[in-house]
Amino acid sequence: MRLFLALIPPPELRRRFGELADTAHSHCGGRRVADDNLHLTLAFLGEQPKHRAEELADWLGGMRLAPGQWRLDRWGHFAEPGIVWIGGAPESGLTRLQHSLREDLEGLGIDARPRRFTPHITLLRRAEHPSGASLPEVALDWSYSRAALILSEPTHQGSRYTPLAWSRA
Ligand code: 2AM
Repeated sequence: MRLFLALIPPPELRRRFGELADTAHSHCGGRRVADDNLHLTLAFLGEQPKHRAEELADWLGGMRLAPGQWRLDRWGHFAEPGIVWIGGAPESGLTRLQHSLREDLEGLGIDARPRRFTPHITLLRRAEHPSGASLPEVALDWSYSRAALILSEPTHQGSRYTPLAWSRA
């Protein structure tokens, strides 16, 4: 089972991310991430056996995160896979959260990625012109308090994400 940990935006913020994805797509081309799939990856766990997924669901379900707020105010890209994203300054709470999740996962025997965290929301993949486009200014605030363990499955229409567990409210 292909698993990752993520923050899922509330519906109104997800709608705004979707609008930004449309704008970015008109400038940069590539494949736009579907609204339902917009997320912030905290840790990519890769392929894990079913019993591991159950263990991880119990672990996350018993956890309460320190809530935080993150200001999204910049566009970025990863040139090699043609990813276009929005993000912000690495907010200290978010960085601490990612770090402590990775440490816990290491204790569970999982070497989660990325090691160097650049918090971002991927809007486009395989963009034809990932850089150089003049994209509109962004200023959005994300109040987060829960993380999700997500199952990623390939379909003909792209990846399907299914939350398996949430941290406590
Ligand atoms: P990203 O889009 O936020 O960059 C689910 O597959 C998510 O895990 C993807 O959206 C991607 O995050 C991240 N991911 C996928 N493959 C990865 C890999 N090999 N290393 C690190 N992160 C990966």
